[in-house]
Amino acid sequence: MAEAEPLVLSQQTRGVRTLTLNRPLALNSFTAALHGALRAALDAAAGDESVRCVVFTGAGRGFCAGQDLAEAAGAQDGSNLELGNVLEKHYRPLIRTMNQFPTPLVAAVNGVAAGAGVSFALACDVVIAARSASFLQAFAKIGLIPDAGGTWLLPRLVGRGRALRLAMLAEKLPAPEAERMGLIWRCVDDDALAAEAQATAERLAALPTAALVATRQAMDAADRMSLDEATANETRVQSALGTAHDCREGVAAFLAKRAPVFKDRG
Ligand code: T3D
Repeated sequence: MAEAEPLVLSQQTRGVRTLTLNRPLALNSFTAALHGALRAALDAAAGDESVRCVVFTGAGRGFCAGQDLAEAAGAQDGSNLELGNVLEKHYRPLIRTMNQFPTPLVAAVNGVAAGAGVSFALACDVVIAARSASFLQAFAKIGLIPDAGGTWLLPRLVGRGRALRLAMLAEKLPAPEAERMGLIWRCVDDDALAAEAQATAERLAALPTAALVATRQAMDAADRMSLDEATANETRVQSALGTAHDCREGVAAFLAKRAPVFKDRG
């Protein structure tokens, strides 16, 4: 049955576009329709020069429960799920889009994140969670491996041992513990989450967007490089940034003892 409400709510305050997954009754789990709405919302945000940071959050008590298992099972009567197609069609493009997104991304995790919902949050540059939120690598419970970037993101964030423990035991990880182990940036009181995410996003929005995006890309790329290759890449990226508006503006503002006004995007 088609859902009447928009599946992604979009709202902008100053340079911050907030996208809210809006399937609260199913804990904002991903259907093909939700993927489509999110893709459209991301394309719109990427194409709008006034957007300098994007915040993702969920409507209701959950953040995102990963793949909608009813839809996945319904399509294939639950006996032979063709998961590869779903991943290729929806999740890989989503994670690639986020990884290449021209502005910083913030996850405001308002409640439980499970399965690909965790990967979706961790694909953001900064993850802030409500103290009552939790993170569940639900995959092992249904005979799957972490996907939507989970096998790449998890060990990089918390190390192999913790990543394997989280993925294999598939137990809910409370947000305060997620903060302690470095899975997320921080957790805050539930009623402070929206304001904290907005404030963080506004700080990011005022910074040199192109340099922030290049930082994400250089750090991710460095993971596959030797130290010498990484420093060569830094030289290449820095050479390009050094001739761009934002670097000239940053240096001029520093010397003139005034606040810089950045405008380059990634
Ligand atoms: O094609 C592919 O599948 C490939 C991609 C795979 C990527 C994946 O994400 S695989 C992992 C999928 N996600 C899960 O396995 C998580 C399933 N959900 C849960 O384990 C629990 O719901 C939670 C731990 C997240 C939350 O538990 P709780 O007790 O707070 O809530 P609940 O009662 O279980 O859920 C509330 C409602 O949301 C409920 O509906 P109802 O009974 O009130 O009508 C429940 O069925 C629905 N819901 C929650 N998660 C999903 C879901 N419906 C569909 N799909 C879900 N993933």
